[in-house]
Amino acid sequence: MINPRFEKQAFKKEVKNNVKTLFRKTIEEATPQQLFQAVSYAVKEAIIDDWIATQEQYEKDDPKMVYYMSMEFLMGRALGNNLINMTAYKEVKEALDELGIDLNAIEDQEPDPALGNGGLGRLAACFLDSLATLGYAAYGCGIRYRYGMFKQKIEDGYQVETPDNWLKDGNPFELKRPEYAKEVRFGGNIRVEYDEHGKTHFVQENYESVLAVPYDYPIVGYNNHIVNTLRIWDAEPIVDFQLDSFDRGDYHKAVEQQNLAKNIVEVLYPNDNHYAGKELRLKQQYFFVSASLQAAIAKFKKKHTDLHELPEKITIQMNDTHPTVAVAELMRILLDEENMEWNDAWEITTKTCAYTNHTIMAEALEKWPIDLFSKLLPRVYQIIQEIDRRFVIQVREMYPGNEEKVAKMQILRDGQVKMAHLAIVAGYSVNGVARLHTEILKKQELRDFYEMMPEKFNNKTNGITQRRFLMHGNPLLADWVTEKLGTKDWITDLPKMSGLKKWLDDEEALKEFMSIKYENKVRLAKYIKEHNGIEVDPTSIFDVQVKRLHEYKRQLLNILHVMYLYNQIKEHPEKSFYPRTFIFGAKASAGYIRAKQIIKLINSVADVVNNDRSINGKLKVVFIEDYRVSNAEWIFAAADVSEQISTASKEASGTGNMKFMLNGAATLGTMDGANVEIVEEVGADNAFIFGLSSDEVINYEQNGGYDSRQIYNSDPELKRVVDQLVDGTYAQGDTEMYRDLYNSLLMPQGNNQADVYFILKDFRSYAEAQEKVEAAYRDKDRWAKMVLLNTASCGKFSSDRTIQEYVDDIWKLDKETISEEIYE
Ligand code: B1H
Repeated sequence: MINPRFEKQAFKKEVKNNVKTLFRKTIEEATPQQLFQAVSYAVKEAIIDDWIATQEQYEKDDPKMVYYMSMEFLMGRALGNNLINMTAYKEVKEALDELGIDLNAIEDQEPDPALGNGGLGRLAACFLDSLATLGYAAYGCGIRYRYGMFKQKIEDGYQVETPDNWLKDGNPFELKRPEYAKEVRFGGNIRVEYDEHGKTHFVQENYESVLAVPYDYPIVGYNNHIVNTLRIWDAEPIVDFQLDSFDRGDYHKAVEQQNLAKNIVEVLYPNDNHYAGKELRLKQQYFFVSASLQAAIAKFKKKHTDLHELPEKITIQMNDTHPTVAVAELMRILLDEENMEWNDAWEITTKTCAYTNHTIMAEALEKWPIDLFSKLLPRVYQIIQEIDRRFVIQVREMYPGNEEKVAKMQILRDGQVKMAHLAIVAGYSVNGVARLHTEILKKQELRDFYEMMPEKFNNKTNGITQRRFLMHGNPLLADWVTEKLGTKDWITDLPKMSGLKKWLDDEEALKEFMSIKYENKVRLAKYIKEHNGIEVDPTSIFDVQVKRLHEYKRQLLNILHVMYLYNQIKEHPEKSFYPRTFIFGAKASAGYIRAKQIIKLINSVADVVNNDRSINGKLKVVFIEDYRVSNAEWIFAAADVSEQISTASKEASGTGNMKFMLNGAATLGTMDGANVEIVEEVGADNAFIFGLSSDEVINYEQNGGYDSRQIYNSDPELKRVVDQLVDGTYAQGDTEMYRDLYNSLLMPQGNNQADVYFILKDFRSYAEAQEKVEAAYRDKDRWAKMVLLNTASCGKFSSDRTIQEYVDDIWKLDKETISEEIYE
């Protein structure tokens, strides 16, 4: 049944009215941005009813809730997604058509809330979607960064970062909740007091503080009236900037608080898989964790008097170590504010907090210098000291005389606070994000912890939401799937996609499937033409690598291979070569010089190759500017080949790999992260696997690396490509521009190793796999079957499955439904 608010006449009236009251305009006079606002407010009206109903239902049922704590939520645009989940997309599109408004153009007015870097932040967003859709009570807790991920411009082939002022026109979907504001304190010193019963109290003095003010975003479940909340915190100064504070000599204090508040939420750190160690980052972490916990405890206490019951009603999932200070902050609240004893507080905390590890990259490990940490969070630090002291006793009990164990496992060691150790010691669950990743954690990175507390460790292979990445991103395919399956069940039950297998031998169906792919390639080609001015041929193979730029993800391997192909085409013009378009999209962290050189190299190769008329357009290279959630949806829909080529063992899971698969692309990848499970689902014949295994990589690493010179000297075609980095071919004669990249492949780096990501080692195997891709694509029939089989086999990779596993194994949440009476 359609929500009466989306009934055409009513909805049109509402939009007209909104344009009038918000902007004093008519539909005809309003700008596209104003129309976006007016439409969004009309949609919000409908959402709010369900939002209120959901909160009332939760109030009544008092279900256990998960607080998903994350520094990042890479939400993407809300309007289209909300319409889809309210099952009102088509009705609203038609209603707007009648007003002469194009919904797609309106959607395009919405800034992408880019409050995240890459996979980790997008996973959090997919999880919220699945939690609401499955009917679980959940809060996302994070920061309302004033500036999200920077916008990327490409100038002269180089990445240029510009600020993302995503809130400049206001955000129609957010709701400021000043009534839930909380104070968060930093610095100062701790005074010890004794009360009349001789009990010790710890009082923080001379601190600075800010007011954390929450903004709530609705998270709409699919077709179930459930609306959960993403609560992100803004910071405001506590003392108003009043004139009389000047008189009282508090002027400086007022200014300081103003600055502190402004700075804390100013900007998202644009590092993916990299720890920067900045004090401001730690402030951000404590800021949102403290505010979220205070709010959670206050909410709990509205219904319950006994805090021992806390673990039955709430669970806290820490998205990587970034919010791990939650462990100590919860202890602080229980000890200092609720006057509990240590053992009780510890028992509650360790039944409430759980930790997800997302990476084994050493440079991502958070280790805060103790002096920085203890100055900023003096009381929290004392608590961590006590946690550490007690943990060391345990280790010694279990491994008498083994001080090496203590050294390896201690939380406070080498002048650092090791956040992962804290998270594991205090968490009741520790999970990796794909089977291989979890095994590596158990056997290598976290081996000592696994041996001491094996019961905590578990795997939760990542997933993605098909509502955004098929229904919204690829409506043609979504409708086709529904038609072929004869049901929409797949929207909330992705394994149903396997029903498509019955069409694998149906020529007509395969043709339809491939013509949808073609339409999507035309759509992307148009986007590329508009944004890059490059003409690409939609009948060519669209070979795509979109993800953050990082050496371990090996965009360099990909572009070196393009250089190799270009040499081949030039040298053997007579050889047949299936036309290819290599599409890249990637942001590099602003300070990551080598990553930025790789972007420049990709663009330089694009320049040379795209402008060489002698190759008849057989090869095109495109770098899509400002890769983000909104254009990603189109890119996945248009891809033939999904490049998942990380050095085996380095990519914890990957989630882009799943989005490509869902949209009918074939994986070209290493046996890394979730690729392993993708291949398992689709079959090795329907993917292109190459390169070292993770065991081989780890083995080399443990034995001092490998000799890249040997490969360079024994493979003349590869040598030529590598030499082209420094012979000016792609640098207008400049031999120094890519010298560092050249050196990274051949010259000893730290630990006396060159090519630490095994690019030259894997090159031949990659090139061979690429040949197989080409051969497979030439056989239209075989290709169509293969990619349809990919779509049909993606059932496991829904975040609905992932969330259900978290619920069953870790969170133990109660399933909620909204009853009709709630609306009465
Ligand atoms: C992932 C990060 C990450 N893992 C530190 N780790 C950050 C680490 O700002 N920082 O300090 C930011 C991000 N991101 C990704 O998580 C993995 O690389 C992917 O393989 C995985 O799919 C994704 C979700 O689990």
